[in-house]
Amino acid sequence: MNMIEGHVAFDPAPGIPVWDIDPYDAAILRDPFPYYAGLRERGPLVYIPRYSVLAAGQYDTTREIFSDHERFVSSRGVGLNDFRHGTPWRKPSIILEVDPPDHARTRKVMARALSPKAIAAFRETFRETAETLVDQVLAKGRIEAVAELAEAFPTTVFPRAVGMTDSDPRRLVDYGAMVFNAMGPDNALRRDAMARQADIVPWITAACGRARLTGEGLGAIIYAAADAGEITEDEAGMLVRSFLSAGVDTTVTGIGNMLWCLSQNPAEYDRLKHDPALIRPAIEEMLRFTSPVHTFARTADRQTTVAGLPIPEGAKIICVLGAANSDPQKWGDPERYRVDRRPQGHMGFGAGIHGCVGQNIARAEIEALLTAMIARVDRIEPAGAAVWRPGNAIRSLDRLPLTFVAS
Ligand code: OVM
Repeated sequence: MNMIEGHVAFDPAPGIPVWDIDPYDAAILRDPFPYYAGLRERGPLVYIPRYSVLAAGQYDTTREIFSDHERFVSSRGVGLNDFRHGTPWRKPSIILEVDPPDHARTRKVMARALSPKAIAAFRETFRETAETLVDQVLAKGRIEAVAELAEAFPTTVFPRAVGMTDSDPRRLVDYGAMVFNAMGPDNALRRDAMARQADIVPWITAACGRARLTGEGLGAIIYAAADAGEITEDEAGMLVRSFLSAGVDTTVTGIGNMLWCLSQNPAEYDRLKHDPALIRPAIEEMLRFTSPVHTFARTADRQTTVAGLPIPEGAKIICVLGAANSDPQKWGDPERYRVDRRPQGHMGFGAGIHGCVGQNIARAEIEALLTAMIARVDRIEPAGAAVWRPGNAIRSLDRLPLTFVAS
């Protein structure tokens, strides 16, 4: 078997366009929109020889693949490695990297912990933390918003929401970088993120144990499910690991991208100030417009077709959510950030049975921050160039210098 990036290499069927591009090239990851357009233009599926994968970027096709967990499985990994043909870098997630029927049991426990009712308990602390942070930022005037807001907010509120007794913001952020960069090829981004594995993984594993969690919060809800016999004690630890894997880098990215959207579109920020009911739609539009998770893969577990094009068993298909979210066939003027768009059906949280289980808490964090901002901040202005940070699965800012002007 000819292996490439941990999966079996295959030749594209006749009729599938071949595109000799590296979607994980740092320059493309920093400015992905020409690549997104190139994918969509070439057709519903494109074969990329460098990694022997198919790529989907048109909205309908991306949605079809993401919604069909029977043909396009997650249990073989949602990155380029096929777990059937090699040992993954960590034990597979029991919610992300699993198919039905096993998926339903763990998903149910996570959905309970992250339900609107459970999340409502955090509203006050989210609000207080947001107000304190925004006041600090206003006192400084000029800030580097990735470190001082985007990282500062989730790394303050999320470990507390989980009930961690001992937090380490740097390790939490860097663990997220490992998890998401591991979904890409064996490139410098993946290797650099993995370089701290020996330091970070044992810390994360220990942090997931019952003994390291308080009797309140998301972790306690998960361990209560173990006490009730719904899941085992080991599974509870694994689900807490999923919080720490998926709950930090994603929201850090969402907040950074949100501040970027509003600083680049001052008229849109102004509209939020005058109509707080636009906060929720503004968050959805940020998710569509910046696609914080830009690419996740699925594996075809049987020979099939999509849009009439043949897909062999074992094929890895990268689903380019960022391309689907900017598809002009689906969205009018997709290259514009508009808080009044209400982008129903965006793929920012994925789709189907694996659609983001943490989306309520993610929205609640961003909403708390924006609510505190519109009450205190008149304008957010760029104070230097925004710099994007290439990532194999996540599109986030590396630096975002901003000036905050008080109301
Ligand atoms: C997990 C996990 C990790 C990364 C992302 C994710 C977006 C889940 O470990 O369960 O969902």
